[in-house]
Amino acid sequence: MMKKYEEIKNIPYLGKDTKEVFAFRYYNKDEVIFGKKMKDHLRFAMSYWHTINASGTDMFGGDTMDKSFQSNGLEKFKKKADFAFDLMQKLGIEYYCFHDVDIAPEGKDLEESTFYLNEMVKYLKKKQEETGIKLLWGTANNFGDKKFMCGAATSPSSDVFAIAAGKVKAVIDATIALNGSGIVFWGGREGYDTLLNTNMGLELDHLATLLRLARDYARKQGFKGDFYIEPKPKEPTKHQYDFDVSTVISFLRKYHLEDDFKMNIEANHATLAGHTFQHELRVARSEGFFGSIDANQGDLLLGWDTDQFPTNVYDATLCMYEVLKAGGFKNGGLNFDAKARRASNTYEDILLSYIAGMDTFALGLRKAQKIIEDGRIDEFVEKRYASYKEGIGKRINENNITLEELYDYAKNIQNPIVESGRQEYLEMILNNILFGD
Ligand code: XLS
Ligand code: CA
Ligand code: CA
Repeated sequence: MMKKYEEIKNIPYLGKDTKEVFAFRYYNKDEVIFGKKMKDHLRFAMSYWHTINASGTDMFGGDTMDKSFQSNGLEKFKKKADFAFDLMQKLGIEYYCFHDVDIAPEGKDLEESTFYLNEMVKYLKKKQEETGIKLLWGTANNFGDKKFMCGAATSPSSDVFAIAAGKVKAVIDATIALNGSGIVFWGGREGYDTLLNTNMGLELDHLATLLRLARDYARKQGFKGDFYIEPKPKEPTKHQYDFDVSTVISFLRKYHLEDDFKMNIEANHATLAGHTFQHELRVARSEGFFGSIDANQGDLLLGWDTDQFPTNVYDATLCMYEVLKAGGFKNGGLNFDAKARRASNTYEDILLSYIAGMDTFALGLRKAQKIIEDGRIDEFVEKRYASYKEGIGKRINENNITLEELYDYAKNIQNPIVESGRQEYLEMILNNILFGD
């Protein structure tokens, strides 16, 4: 018989051979890998919106899971917080992430909503002190309410821009009060459905203005953490301005925001953009914008954002390889922006889906360590570019050559040596490392 949610006090690490249902097979939080504890490599976080609020509603039907907490108003949100912290303690998760509307009720206007938000911040602060659990990042939900139907910072209405900015200020204050290490901007409705009604240049200027105002205000209040942009190519709008990591980086550079903003990369958003998760991480890493991760996965047969718990070990391994190569997380972490499927509708399923996600990334970390220690893949890449180590290649590398010199050098080369890319060999090595024991 499967144990009941209430009976489970904590999830132990029992190793890969255990048949115990509520146990970690790979996540051994204090085990040291490359000089650092697993928990500090992974910095797992709970997403408040999916875990505490979402109840299984979809386009075709209502709730399948009871998250009513049998109360209303502030009382209900306090009960939600109690549940959230108890759940994180059971799982040994040390961080959480929220939108303003996830943690507090909404009032009739910004002032009343901010009052409720501040009340809940006091409550959460106490819970943090009692448990040692920390805030990874906070964000403003500037997409759900009907006033944001045509965007928030990119709305054609300046009043909506002002309300969005006011909500961002309240979230910055809340994040600082809770000692959070990041502030996320996901441009939910910042995009367009048709260019027939859209002044794109003006909207992009306004988006940058809100980010600049947020940065300046937060820094003035002493915020030392990171600001993250979370790219997503589409959904809910047909085109989102923060399409992918490359697009966002050129946007940040155009508006001189590149020193303060990094990326929060979500796996499911990467695949919606037609990229692999690893591609988005690689772009961020090589351009110096690696920040935080929303760990989940999409269904490649569906064209929308399914936010499933990540169980694909291949992707998790290549993700952790990029994280290790980037030098690990500083202020960021792995936030499970994921929900159990609609038909996985019990509280036990909440635990099981987190266990599956945490174990997948723990396994990914272990395998990424092996890839690096094994060295064959890194060595192959290193050797592949060896022609740039000396002679003409070195001069190209150092940007110390003219086009005329290159012409003279190249004019009599008939059969330049280009070595095989050996893709299948490298994929075989990866399989060998993943499944070889
Ligand atoms: C939605 C996004 C959102 C952000 C935070 O697709 O993933 O949940 O992570 O606003
Ligand atoms: Ca996300
Ligand atoms: Ca998503």
